[in-house]
Amino acid sequence: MNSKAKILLIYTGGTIGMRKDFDTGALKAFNFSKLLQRIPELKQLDCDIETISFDNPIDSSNMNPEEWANIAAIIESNYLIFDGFVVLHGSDTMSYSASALSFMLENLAKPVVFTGSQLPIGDLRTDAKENLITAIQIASLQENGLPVISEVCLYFEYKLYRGNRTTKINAEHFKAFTSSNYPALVESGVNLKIRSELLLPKQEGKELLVHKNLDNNVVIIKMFPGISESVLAAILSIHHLKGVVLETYGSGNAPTEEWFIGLLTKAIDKGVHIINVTQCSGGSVNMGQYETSTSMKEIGVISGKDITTEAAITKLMYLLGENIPQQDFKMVFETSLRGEIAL
Ligand code: ASN
Repeated sequence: MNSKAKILLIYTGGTIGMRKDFDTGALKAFNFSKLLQRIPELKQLDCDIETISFDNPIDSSNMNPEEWANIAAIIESNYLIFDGFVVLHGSDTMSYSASALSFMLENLAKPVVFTGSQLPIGDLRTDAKENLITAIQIASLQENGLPVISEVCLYFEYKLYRGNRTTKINAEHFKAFTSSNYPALVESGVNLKIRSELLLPKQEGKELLVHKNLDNNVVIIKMFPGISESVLAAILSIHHLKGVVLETYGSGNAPTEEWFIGLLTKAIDKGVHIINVTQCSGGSVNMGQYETSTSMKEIGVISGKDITTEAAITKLMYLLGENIPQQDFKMVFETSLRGEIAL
């Protein structure tokens, strides 16, 4: 007989655990112990749940690499004790955090499921209960004594996605996230429909490696018609800048003007890594398909292929923190490390 799965619930903050500040009318995070009192349903789940909370829960707009390292450290120190982890997190930056954690936790063999809600758990119409309960159920799934899911995921509004494939797309709808370039891993209806063929392969016999050293000397530049030479030059000359996620048009296209390619070339020659991602919500960069991307390919711009901006910026911070040799950086970035880009 299988023993009950042990799940660690990690509360970082977010709307799920907020309530109105009566002085200002704004939503603020509140003490986690009260959160659990509001969900007696958790006792009915067929798993053992323990909880741990950030000392000062945050709105996820205050998330940063230091807080990611805190989440990673909690998972690391509890890794052998628990079968799965559910991270309660604000939805605003949840896709960045799920992406970051996917890179920080190498050889992950257990589920780490991010979830949260659009309405506080105490609200009559809250989406928090379904999200939380199903996220815990999914994290508890076991087969032959092993977790069914062994990657960093995001559960919201009846769907479990690979975390580093997601983007927040709506500030109001309960369906707040999408994963345009990779299908949902699990759909929750009357039953949980698990798409096993989409899951990352199991990491058996490998030790969990936790990487907490992220380098934030990076920037995201979104192209727009009319971007000026002086603006781009100023950004690319930032002291200590090591990496740029360049959000280009369509399949990775940008102006062919000499000053533009000239500035990128100068930055690359200085050792700055430039990643080409599309500002479209779906599809892939394909440098060389149009004349408007050929020069970027020639000067050594890195292809982000079908990666999201959230995964690109966190992968960049992670790889910079790992001190990958300059000559290998492009090849490593263009390789799928945690299922974040097409093979
Ligand atoms: N501002 C909130 C946060 O990201 C939004 C939410 O959780 N729905 O913390």
